[in-house]
Amino acid sequence: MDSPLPAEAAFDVAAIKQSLTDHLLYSVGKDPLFATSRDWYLAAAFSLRDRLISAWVRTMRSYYDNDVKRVYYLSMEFLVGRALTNSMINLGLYDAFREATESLGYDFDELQSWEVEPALGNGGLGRLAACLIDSMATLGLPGFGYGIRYEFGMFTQHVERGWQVESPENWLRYGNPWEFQRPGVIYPVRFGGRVVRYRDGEGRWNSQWVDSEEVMAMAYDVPVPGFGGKTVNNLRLWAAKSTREFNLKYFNQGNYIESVRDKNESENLSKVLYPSDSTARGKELRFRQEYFFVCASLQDIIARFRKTHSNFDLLPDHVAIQMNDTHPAMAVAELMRVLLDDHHYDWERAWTITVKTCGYTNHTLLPEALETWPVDLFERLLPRHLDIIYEINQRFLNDVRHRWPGEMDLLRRMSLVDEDGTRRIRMAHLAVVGSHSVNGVAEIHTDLMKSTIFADFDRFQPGKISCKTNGITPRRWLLSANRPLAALITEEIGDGWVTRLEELQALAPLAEDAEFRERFAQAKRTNKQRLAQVIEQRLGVPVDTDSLFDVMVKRMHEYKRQLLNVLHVVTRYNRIRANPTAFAVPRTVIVGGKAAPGYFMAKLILKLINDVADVVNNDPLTSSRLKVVFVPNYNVSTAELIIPGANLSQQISTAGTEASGTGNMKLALNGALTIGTWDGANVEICEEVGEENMFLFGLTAQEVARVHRDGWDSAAAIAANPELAQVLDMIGSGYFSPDQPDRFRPIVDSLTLGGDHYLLSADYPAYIATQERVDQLYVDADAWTRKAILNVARMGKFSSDRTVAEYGEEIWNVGS
Ligand code: 26V
Repeated sequence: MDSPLPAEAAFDVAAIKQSLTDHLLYSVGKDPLFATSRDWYLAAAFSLRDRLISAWVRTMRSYYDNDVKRVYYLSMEFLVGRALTNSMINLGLYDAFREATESLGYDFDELQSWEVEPALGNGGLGRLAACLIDSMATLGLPGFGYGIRYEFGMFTQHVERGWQVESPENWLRYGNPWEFQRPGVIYPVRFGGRVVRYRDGEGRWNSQWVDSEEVMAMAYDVPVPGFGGKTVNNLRLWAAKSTREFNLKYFNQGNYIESVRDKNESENLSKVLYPSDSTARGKELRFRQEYFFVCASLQDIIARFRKTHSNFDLLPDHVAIQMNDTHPAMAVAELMRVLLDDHHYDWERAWTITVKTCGYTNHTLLPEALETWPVDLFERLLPRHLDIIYEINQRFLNDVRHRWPGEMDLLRRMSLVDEDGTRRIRMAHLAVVGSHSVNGVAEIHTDLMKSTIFADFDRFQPGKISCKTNGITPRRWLLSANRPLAALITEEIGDGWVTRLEELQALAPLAEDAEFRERFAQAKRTNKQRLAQVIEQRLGVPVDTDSLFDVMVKRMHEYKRQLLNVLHVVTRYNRIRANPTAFAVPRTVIVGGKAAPGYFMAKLILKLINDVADVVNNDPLTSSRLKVVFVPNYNVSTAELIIPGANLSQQISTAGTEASGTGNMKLALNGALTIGTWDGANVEICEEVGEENMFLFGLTAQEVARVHRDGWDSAAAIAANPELAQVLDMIGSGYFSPDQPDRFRPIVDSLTLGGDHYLLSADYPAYIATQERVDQLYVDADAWTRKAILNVARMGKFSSDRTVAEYGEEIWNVGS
């Protein structure tokens, strides 16, 4: 290629200032005299974008010139967070931009707060996708994200009279300076119709999918800058567009309104993100969304491959497709369809190519979150794919039968089709069979995958399932979110940790240095003050910045056990009231998280937290030593505010239920001590930081399994613990809900009559005892800070750079 590359925009303060005023005028169209700080935010975004583009173009050209193997990360969710500060930091322009905006008379922090964060994800899975693409760019790996450009992302959460109220988040309302619409990159996606079989010229049977309806997928590209600014990768998000501006049939009948309504209906496809990550109960629109983005992404991937190659046997040498959970699992059937029907490969060859190309990451073991789709939905919307899945299944089960003849029950368990009740396709089985690699996201999670949901598959193909422990990007979660601590660390050990997080080890000896401890504690105080200010502003609750900031932020889910946290709060409340003059370590319990709109229990627990807060915070006997705050609308931006200010990180899921957790990593990296169960990545954090520097408690996953097998008498456990019985009695009888005494009956009943599936009553005594140990340590500020420093120093493993390097070497076969 000999076309010239774009001129580099200058990186000095004067040039940036010029660029800001130029963009304000020419891109935003505002007279500086009347410009608002949002206008200046846009000007800053455009100015920064200019400085991203040349590296972006250079990156894409070098990939093309070197014919590199590309990694495609297919994910229904990318929870990337705000881009402005992150891009500045990654490009090394943060100080220059701050100076430029401030010399123009604008407060940079106010200006950046105008950016509406793209909430294109539910929680852990979407945020992991964002950390991984950041790390791919930082490592210089040719990694491309593919997802959906939802017009409405995750809902905004308000709290009204203690209840969650959802409202749509119209994040595109003021435009999105970070995306480039590509009207020319548009592909048809088909649904419905039927399959016809025919003989080709050589007498071979072929299938064609005909009479389908069409929706178009249009690309929007978002640059993903790596740290250092050399590599800028691409995140391509698909938006649904109707095939025609309006339906000519209706139009010719003079029915103009009908024709436009039709157009609307197909564009609904990418309208909204499904806000539930708890149940996978089939919704047709969700099914369509999954196929829509898989189909468009594969067309794009194949078109790029075919620019330089014609033989599909080479596809696995040039393309790795990673499926983030089963949501993109239709990629297996779609790639088969393309190879078989469009390119006339025979089955065996097509299958070899497909399996070598695809990899699957599992993120949950919870049965209700495992996706299955009714066969009749497939029949109606993707008939050809259903045929292909049946054929995959038949061949697969044949292989199993040859290996283990006569094991009928095994075949039933391993089948891609669940034949109990209405027949359904098991997407996880499709993903496992159609991939060369299957991975879990923490060691314990991977072991459980092998011993439970995929035990038969692990026995059939040992070695296919591996572990790639999750990680988080140190750029967003330390360098950017916690500037006081990041500055202190860099001052002591240099800035190599930003890309080699294991260098934090060098901090360990400083745990014994009194002066360093004081500066470390000062950074924490600064963050706590910032957080306290926001809590006061947003909630009107004054909090004591010397109190222990106890933080639990994550989606509201029964398995995560926010309720266990409440049980502790009420226990503490009772103890203070029973003994008002005894010393109690002051605590501020901070909770944040969204509940799926249809998840009754999660919403009721959220209401309970707020009702308990109302009583505790206003009781003169307790309010100076115990505060409870529920921070509404937990998202990436509030995480960046809350996490640096935490002293204690609550990670208390029932052992065996939390695949990994990544909030646990963010909090520990920011110097919080963890109180947690032997679950997910807590176990590996413990291996790194040492059990003496954490507060782990409760049943192990093995014990949980045994208790579930043998049965758990929760009523007896409650009766045996008078404190717990009292707490439940208060909750159940209206102590916190005098206006409606039976409001929380369902919560208490779930523990007493409902069998206490998540075993709160089993872990309660150990949890309370461990919370007492937390208090004892906090009294000794020096001892606490020592442990906090050791936590930070030993978190190196949990960089997503390490995670991506492992995927690169062991799954994708790409090196950095
Ligand atoms: C499931 C569903 C079900 C259908 C409706 C929409 C929807 C959306 C998302 C999900 C995925 C739930 C799985 C998930 O988010 N897992 C989390 O993944 C994190 C990253 O690996 C991990 O740290 C968390 O422990 C795990 O819960």
